[in-house]
Amino acid sequence: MTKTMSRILVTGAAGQIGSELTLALRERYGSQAVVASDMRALTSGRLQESGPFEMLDVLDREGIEKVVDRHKIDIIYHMAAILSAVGEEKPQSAWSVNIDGLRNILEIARLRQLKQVFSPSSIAVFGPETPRACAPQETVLRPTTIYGVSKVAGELLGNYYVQRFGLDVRGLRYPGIVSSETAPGGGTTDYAVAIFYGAIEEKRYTCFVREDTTLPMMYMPDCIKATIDLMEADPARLIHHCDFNLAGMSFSAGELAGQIKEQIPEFSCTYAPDWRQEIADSWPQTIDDRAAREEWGWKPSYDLQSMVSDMLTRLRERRR
Ligand code: AKB
Repeated sequence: MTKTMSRILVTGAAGQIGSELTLALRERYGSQAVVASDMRALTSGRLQESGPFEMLDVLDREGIEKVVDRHKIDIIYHMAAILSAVGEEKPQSAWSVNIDGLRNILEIARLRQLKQVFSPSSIAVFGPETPRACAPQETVLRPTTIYGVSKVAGELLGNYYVQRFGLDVRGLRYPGIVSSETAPGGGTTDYAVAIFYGAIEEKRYTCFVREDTTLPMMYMPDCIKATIDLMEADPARLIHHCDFNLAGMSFSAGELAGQIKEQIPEFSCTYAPDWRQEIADSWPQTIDDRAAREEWGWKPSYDLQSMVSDMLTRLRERRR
């Protein structure tokens, strides 16, 4: 891929990952080369001021076509999605946004022979029958959420476009993402972000999963790095395409609370598991990401301690 020549569209640019990814892509490829799009107006000043924005619904195929043609887009990072918890409240919308939306993007990319599409997947592709420790790259994929079902279908669809049409589609199975800029919206792993706001603002937090709930997680700088590294990876080295396992760290809700307490001794966390506990229990605790390491050199930089310390510093700075 020629770094300077590509014109990039990011869907879901107002979301948790989309917002930081757009800024990172603008930094790397130039602000005018990256078009942010979302069905909501942007709330972040930096995102608004740093480059072009288009209001776009991923279910509006004609609308996407117009934006792709007007901006001469050749790479799409398709970040718009409905996550696991909201998906259970609105299963029909989850299916249409996650699958019909992806199909629109893939078809537009195929017919216009775009260079690349990034289509994120998730640890939600796994289910209760997947080994909970070190979930393998190739394993049973029988998720019990509509989000997980749509992500399995999305991986398969992406891989189909690679094999059948030669379209360069790539994707990662994101773990829960912890970040300080934009709050996550409607995921099961959202407690791992909300706990920081509780700790800083009220010195307490009521967590909606059990203390011993352990899930794979990742800090946003690692998530952005993994996404861009995969998209820039030499295609000749890739055996997998849309379904890379990706690990950063794994910790229990109690371990996260304990790490925050080291820096905010007055902080107390209580646990009131709700219906999202069942979703969390259906996902593995740790992930085997050897394929990502071998095929494109993946290596995370943050562990629990360094992530907590960076999060608290950033959130405190923002409050000043
Ligand atoms: C969610 O909790 O739904 C997401 C995910 C793991 O994909 N954060």
